[in-house]
Amino acid sequence: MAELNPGIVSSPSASIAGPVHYREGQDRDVAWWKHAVVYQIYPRSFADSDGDGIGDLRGIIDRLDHIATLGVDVVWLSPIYPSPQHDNGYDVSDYRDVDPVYGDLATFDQLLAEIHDRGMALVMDLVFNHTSHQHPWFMASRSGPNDPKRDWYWWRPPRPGMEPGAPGAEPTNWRAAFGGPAWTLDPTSGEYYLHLFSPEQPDLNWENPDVRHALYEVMRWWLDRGVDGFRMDVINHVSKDPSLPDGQPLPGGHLGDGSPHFVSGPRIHEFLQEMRHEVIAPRDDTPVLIGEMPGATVEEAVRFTDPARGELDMVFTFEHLQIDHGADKWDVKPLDLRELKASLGRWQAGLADVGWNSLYLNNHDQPRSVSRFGDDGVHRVRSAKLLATLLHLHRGTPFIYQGEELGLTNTSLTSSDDLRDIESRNHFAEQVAKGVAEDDALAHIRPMSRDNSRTPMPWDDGEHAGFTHGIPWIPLDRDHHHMNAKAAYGDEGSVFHHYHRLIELRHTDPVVVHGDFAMLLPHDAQVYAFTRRLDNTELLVVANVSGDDIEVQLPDAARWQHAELVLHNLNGTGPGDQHVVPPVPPAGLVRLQPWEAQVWRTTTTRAQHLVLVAAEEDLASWTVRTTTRSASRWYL
Ligand code: TEU
Repeated sequence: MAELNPGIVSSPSASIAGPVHYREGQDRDVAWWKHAVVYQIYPRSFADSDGDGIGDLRGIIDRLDHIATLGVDVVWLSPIYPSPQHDNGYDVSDYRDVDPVYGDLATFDQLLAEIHDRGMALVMDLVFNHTSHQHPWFMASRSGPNDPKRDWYWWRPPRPGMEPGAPGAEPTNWRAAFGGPAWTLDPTSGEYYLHLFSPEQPDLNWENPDVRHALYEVMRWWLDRGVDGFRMDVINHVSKDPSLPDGQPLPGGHLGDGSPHFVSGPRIHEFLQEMRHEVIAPRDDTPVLIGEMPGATVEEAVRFTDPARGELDMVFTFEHLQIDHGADKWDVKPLDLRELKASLGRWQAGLADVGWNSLYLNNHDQPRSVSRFGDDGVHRVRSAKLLATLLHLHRGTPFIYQGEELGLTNTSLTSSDDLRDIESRNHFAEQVAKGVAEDDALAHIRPMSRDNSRTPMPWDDGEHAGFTHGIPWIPLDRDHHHMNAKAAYGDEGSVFHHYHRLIELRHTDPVVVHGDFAMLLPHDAQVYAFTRRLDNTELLVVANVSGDDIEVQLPDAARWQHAELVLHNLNGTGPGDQHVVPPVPPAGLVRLQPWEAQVWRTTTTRAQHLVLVAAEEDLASWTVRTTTRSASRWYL
C-alpha cells in the first residue's frame, strides 16, 4: 500500500486519483458548489495530535489526505471557536478565535492553506442564532437593564401578575430544544432571557440592527482570512415574532411548542437578503451559504435558495430524517421506505427548477444511517454502500459526515456514564425523574442519541483506534479492529472505495450534477429506484432496501436493453467488472440480492427519443414525474 504521507497516514491505493479542483468544474457558469461533495468534520472526534483525548486542528491537518483521497471538494468544519463546550462548540464565546483545545489561529491558517493546496474549499460553521452565556456580549447584556447590550438578547419580565421564578411565570410557555422552559430567570434583574436550546445558549436579538451588523463583521473577518463559505446553524430560527405568543401545549406538562413563532419568522427573508447584500455582494469571490433549517418546508426552501432573491445557496431539510419519529425524536418508528421516497422525491421536485438541494443522511446530530436505515449486522458494508448510492445520485450537493465513508455504526451505549451529549443527558435525567428505570431510560435514548455519531474516528486497529494516544473524551465503542480507515484503504470492496467511486462519477458524468430526477415505483416498500436524465444520457438507480431477495419488473424494459453497468455495491469492482451482474434482460426483470444496488447508464439517440415521447403517457402510470424541466429537454 502506498504511503502518501509517511508516518502520518497510510493512504488508500495509489490508483485513486486526487480531488477535482472545485474551481475547475466543467461548467464555469454554474455555481461551483453544485459540482461539489462536502465532507463534515466534527473536530472533537476526528483526530487528536496532542494526547488530551480531544481532536484538534493539527490532528485534522495530519489526516487531510484521507479526505482529499476520497475526492471530496469541500471540508465543513463544525465549530472550533472558543467555547465552554456545553454543546461541543455550538455555544460560542468568541467568534474570532480558536478554542485552545483545538489550537490557535496560526494553526487554523495552516489548515486552511493545506486544504486549499489540495484543491479543496473550507466551510466554517456559524452559530448565529445564539451565543454562549460566557460570550462578552451576553455577560454585558445580563449585567443590568441599562447596559447598552441589554437589547442584544431577548429579556422579558415574568408573566403579568406572577413572581419571578414562580412555576409557569416564564414570559412564554415555549419548551427549549434540550428540555425545560426556553426562558431562564436572571436573579440580578428579575427578568428572563430566551434560549431556544440550553440556558448556556442565549438567543441573540436579530431585531436589533447592531447585532446583525456585528455578525456580518464576523463573516467578513473569516472570508478575508480565506474561508470559502459558511454552514449556518439553525438560521431559520433567528427571526422571532416579537409579540412572543404562547405555543400549542405539549402533552404531559405546562410547556408548549413555540416553533410557529420562530421557524421562518416574520423577518427571516429580509435578514438573509440584508446579509447577502452586506457581506457577499461586494465580494469578487463566491462563498457558499448553506442554511441549517429544522422545520423548513420545501416551499420555503425554494424561497431561501432562489438565486434571484439573494438569500442562501442551499438548505438542509429535516423532513426525511423525521419520518421515523413518533410523538418525538425518541419515539422511533420503523422506516417506511415509501415515506422516505415521498419526502426526498418532493424536495427533488420542489427544487427542480429554482434553488438547490443539499443531500445528507448523517451528521453530528443524527444516529448513523447504516444502523438507522440499513443493516448494521451481516449486511453492514452492502447497506452502507446502498444508502450512499441512493443519496449521492439524487440531484443536489451531497454531504458526507466523518466515518460515514467507513460505514460506521451506532455506539452500543451500555451505561449512562457514557452519555456525553447535553440533549441525551438531559433526556435521561428527565426520564429517571419521571420514575423510568435507568436501563429503560438508556434503551429509550440509544437509537437516536447524538452521541452515536460523535465517537472517535477509527484510523487503525491500534490502541484507541489511532484517534489519540491519551484517553478519548467519549468512549470508542465499536469493533475498530476491522472497521477502520487503514483497513478500508486496502480493501477494494470497502465502503470507502465505494464513496470514492460515487464522487468520481459525479465529477466525470454531468448527468449526476445536472440531470433531471424521476422517482420510479413510489409505492414499493422495498425498492428505491429512480432515473436521472440529461440530454441523451440517462442513469437508472435501482436498489433493494431490504434483507429479502427480490425481483423488480422494469416497466420500460426496452430502454435499458443496451445499458451499461456503472456502479454496483456487491463487490469491490468498478465499471470494468461488469460480468458480475447480468445486464438488464430485455424482459426488464432485475433480480436483486439483499441490500443490492445497481446503477445503469444508457444513451439514447434522437430517434429513440421520439419513440419515448410517444410512450410518455404510459410512463406516467408507473413513474412519478418529479420535474417539469425534463419535459422541455424531452422534446428537443
Ligand atoms: O442543531 C439544530 C437542531 O435543531 C437539531 O439538529 C438538533 O440537534 C436536534 O433537533 C436535537 O434533537 C444545531 C446543531 O447542529 C446542533 O449540534 C446544536 O446543538 C444546535 O443547533 C444548537 O446550536
